[in-house]
This record gives sequence, structure tokens and C-alpha cells, in this order.
Amino acid sequence: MPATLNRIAKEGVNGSAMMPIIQGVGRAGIEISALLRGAVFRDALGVAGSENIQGEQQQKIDVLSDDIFLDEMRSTGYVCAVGSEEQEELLVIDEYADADWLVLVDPLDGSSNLDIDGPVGTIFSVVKRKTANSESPHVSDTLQSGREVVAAGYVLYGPSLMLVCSVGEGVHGYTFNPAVARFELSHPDMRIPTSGGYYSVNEANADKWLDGVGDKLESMKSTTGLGMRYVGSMVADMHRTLLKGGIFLYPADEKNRSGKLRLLYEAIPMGFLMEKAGGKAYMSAGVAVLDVEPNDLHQRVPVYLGSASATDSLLG
Ligand code: P6P
Repeated sequence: MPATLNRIAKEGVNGSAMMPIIQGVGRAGIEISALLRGAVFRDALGVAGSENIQGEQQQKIDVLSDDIFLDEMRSTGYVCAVGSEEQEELLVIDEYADADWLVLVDPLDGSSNLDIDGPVGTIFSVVKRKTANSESPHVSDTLQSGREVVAAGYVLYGPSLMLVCSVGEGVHGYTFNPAVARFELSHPDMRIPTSGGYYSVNEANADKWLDGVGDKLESMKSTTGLGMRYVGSMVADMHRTLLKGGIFLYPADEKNRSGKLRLLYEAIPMGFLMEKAGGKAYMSAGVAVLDVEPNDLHQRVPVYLGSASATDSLLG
């Protein structure tokens, strides 16, 4: 009898509080997965005709996924507010504004891959509010370093539907079993391999990278002999790095001088998982992602996630 998401309740000091929230993420994943698989028939692909805070064209399916995720967080009764890539401001859940937890989310990361039927993902993290429960949740409640994160994870919409998460006691992977319509533990205690694997980066940007990353990467390539894989969807590239080893990086470049990936709902949740899986997560040499003090809900950072050997080989 495989374990289900219910086992989370027994994990560490936060498991019992996090289980209903992660179960809500699982429900949202199931619903978004169904949306993705039928999107082409519902005219749900393509642009929504609106822009997100980043000034990027929102895909219709980004907006629909955001709605689904918010509804599932609301239905848990444990979440007072959600900070989403798709929403400029913090979304307060009025009926539960006195609840303890806030969730940061990229509801559908990598959605530009959908028109080629590529893998996409949902990335989330959970923090405890700093404001009093009697007050209205405030965006300042989200501006906490990764060291304050209580739980984090991702849903991977690939050939199978997976939920990989940690409540601080190791990283565990659950795969949706359609025969019984539930997530079942398939990858217990995920640890990044200490050697081997791939380097994963969009090398088309190499001539624009800042901070000498181009030279550092060439040196790493020659000393490690790592192969290269790049999907262009953070969840897929992160998942392969966790399973096979190596490093995923998105350096700052002349176009994105602060980096492209977002600190609160991409870098921090992935950095939390990577450290819990025995890896490293840096924003720059010697600066861990989880030590960065956020100053904006949609702040961007450079990201280097991988095994200690690969990240040390690259960043020194
Ligand atoms: P590029 C997807 O748009 C995303 O936010 C991440 O999922 C991915 O890692 C990155 O951007 C890909 O960016 O510039 O290589 O297409």
C-alpha cells in the first residue's frame, strides 16, 4: 500500500500544518493538468490579451491556472493570502484573513512551452505571516528570506503528473496514480547525485552574461566534461538536475541585469528543495539564494542550483 500525501502530516514539526496546504496544491495540480490536456479543444492556448507585472504577455492558461490555484488555496481554510507571478498585488483571502500561512506561487511556469507540448510546472512556497492574525495580511508578510520558508515544492506536468515537495524533512516525490486518482509516494528522500549529470543553461545568452560567467562555464565544462540538457522550463530543468545531478543556472545578462527568474516564487522554493536534497543554491559566488532578504514581491535574481561539486566548480 503506497504512502499518499497524508504522510506529510507526520513529517517534522510542520507536517501537520502543511498537509492541508500541500493537499490543496495537489488538487490544483490535478485540475491544471486536466486543463492542459484539453486546452487545445477549449481555445485555452494563446495570449490572454493582458500583461503580467513583468510586462510579459499572459497566456490564457496562465490566468486560468492562477484562478484554479487561488481557489484551492482558499478551500484549505489555512491560507490568508497568496503572492502570485500573475498578480501585481498580494491576493488576500478575505474569509480566512486571520489564517497563519501565506503561499507564494508561479501557477504555470514555462507556459511558453505549451504550444510545442513541452513540460511545464507550478512552483510554490509557504511562509508564516509576520503580521498579527487580527490584522489584514500585508505584502511585507511575503518578504521573508528562504531561511523562513516552512514548505516548498513544485508540480511537474510531464508524461506523468508529479508533486515534489519538502516540509523541511527531506524531499519527497509523489506521482499521480490515475487508477486511484491520488498522488502516491514514488521518489522517497530525493538526494541530488554528488557527481555527474548535466549543466543546464541557455547558452544563446553567453555573450551577454555578466560577472564573467561565460569564462567560468567554459572552465567548468572542460574540467567536469558534463553533458548539456536544457528544456527552457525551470521545473523540468530543476527536476532533471535533482535526479541526475549537475547544475541549472540562469545568470544575469545585459538584458536581465538582475537575472530573469523571480526570487520569491521560483528561486527560493527551488533553492529550499535543492538544499534539502543535499545540493547548493546560489544567487552569486558565496551568496546563497536562501540568505537573500527580499525587497519586492516580483524581484528577480540570478540562479545557480545544483550539486556542491558542480556549483563550486562553476562559482569557485
Ligand atoms: P529562456 C520560463 O519562461 C522561465 O521563466 C523558466 O521556466 C525557464 O527556466 C526560463 O524562463 C527560460 O528562459 O530565456 O531560456 O527562454
